[in-house]
Amino acid sequence: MRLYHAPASPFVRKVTVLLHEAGAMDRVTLIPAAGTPLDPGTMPVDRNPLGKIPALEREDGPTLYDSRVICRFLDDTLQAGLYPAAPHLWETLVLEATADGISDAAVLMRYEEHVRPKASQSPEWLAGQWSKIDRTLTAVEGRWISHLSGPVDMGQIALGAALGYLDLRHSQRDWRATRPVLARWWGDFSKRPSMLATHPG
Ligand SMILES: N[C@@H](CCC(=O)N[C@@H](CS)C(=O)NCC(=O)O)C(=O)O
Repeated sequence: MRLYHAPASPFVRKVTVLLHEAGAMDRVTLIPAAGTPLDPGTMPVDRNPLGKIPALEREDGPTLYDSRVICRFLDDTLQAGLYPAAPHLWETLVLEATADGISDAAVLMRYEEHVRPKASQSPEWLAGQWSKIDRTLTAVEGRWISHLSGPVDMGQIALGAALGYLDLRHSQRDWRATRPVLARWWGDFSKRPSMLATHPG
């Protein structure tokens, strides 16, 4: 399989962490891709018309895209066990969607600050995206800690990818200051071999 890839992308990192957790990195060839909404560059637009990564070219079927689709496919194919059976599945999927929402807002902020021309940047829009992240981190600290101390799953991996991206691109915002428990969890989780092997720095 061929995975269109950029090491800084939190969505790509979800996929590569899954592959490391499953001991299956040798099942994919990484194809570098780069682009933005202003310039698709080398994004695989012929494979994913949205011009986004990750995208996974399979041996025996059409290319898959969107990290949630790819992760479900790989988990099933590799029997990785990162999505539990229902009813626990619903918790895992909601945490994965919550974490992906943090990554979405954080990536949009990055585009606003570094891709959109200075004259059309909006401080209010940036503040609005950060308030989504801020609210969501507070909700995670408030209600997800017991799930985070359970067996590793795709919800935790997606959250790790999101927090890693905040450290990479938005470290000046210091989300840890008011979330000591989540900060402790991330301190431990970030040391997993799969997280260390996919560190974007
Ligand atoms: N919902 C998608 C989001 C993927 C995404 O936004 N990827 C970014 C890289 S971090 C991208 O490809 N951006 C290029 C663009 O938006 O044009 C997923 O989960 O895979």
